[in-house]
Amino acid sequence: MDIFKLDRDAKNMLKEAGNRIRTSFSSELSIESKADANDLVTNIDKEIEQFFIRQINAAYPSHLILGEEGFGNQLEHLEGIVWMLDPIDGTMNFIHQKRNFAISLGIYKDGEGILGYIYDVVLDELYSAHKGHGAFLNDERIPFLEETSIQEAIIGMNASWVVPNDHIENDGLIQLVRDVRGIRSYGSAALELAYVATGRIDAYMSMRLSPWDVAGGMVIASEVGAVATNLRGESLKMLGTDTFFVARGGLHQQILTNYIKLK
Ligand code: 2AM
Ligand code: CA
Repeated sequence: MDIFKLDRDAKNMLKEAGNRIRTSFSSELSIESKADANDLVTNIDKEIEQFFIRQINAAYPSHLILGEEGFGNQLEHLEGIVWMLDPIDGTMNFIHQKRNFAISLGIYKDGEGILGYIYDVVLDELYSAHKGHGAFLNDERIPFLEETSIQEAIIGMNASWVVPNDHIENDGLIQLVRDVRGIRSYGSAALELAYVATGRIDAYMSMRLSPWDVAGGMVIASEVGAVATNLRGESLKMLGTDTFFVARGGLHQQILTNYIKLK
């Protein structure tokens, strides 16, 4: 398999999908909710996933597709080449803000990430990585991340985890909020991973993410030395939902040890 061609083809698909999303801004959205009232999907999420599936099936008929909207394959294993796609990560932002969302795509071989992409469609910023070849923001190489201290760190985290909740002991997170320099919440796991990779924030956590939210970003983050696991410090299940935690080296272990206690 020519991975450089695969990379070029994936980037072309992302750019074309981005054009389609930008064009959609002038037409009216059809919005539905999924698992709960705030879990949203639009006709554009579905159309973009279907666009990728048509392109992938035509160019790479033996590859499998794990897509958030369910038009791809129902996977029970990760053998072979699997494209993990979230056509719009940050759908609530897409609907309410028309910004702060991204296309998230990871290409995995036998369960290991080989290519990763996060495309900020509105800013035309493509974060990409080829395992072992570094990470890029458009054509600029993203520098390796230096270590930082808790006191100087900015953490990406949703406020809902700091109030009492079913997933995590919130007193640890209250202390974390007190100890760090700042907290940010962007509402797109893929973009928050891109921001960790580029050093705009120093860590990001979530209590519940799916493989397509993080598959691309994990390849990018790992190329610049960030560490991504679940909140128990274990490698992530890439089939099914899991907790998620990514941070610069050093900070990752400090936060897990001193602030995180899952229920
Ligand atoms: P989405 O926009 O593709 O649904 C919001 O904080 C982040 O968490 C987004 O990346 C969002 O992805 C993701 N997310 C929201 N609800 C989720 C759920 N029920 N399961 C998994 N991921 C979710
Ligand atoms: Ca989505």
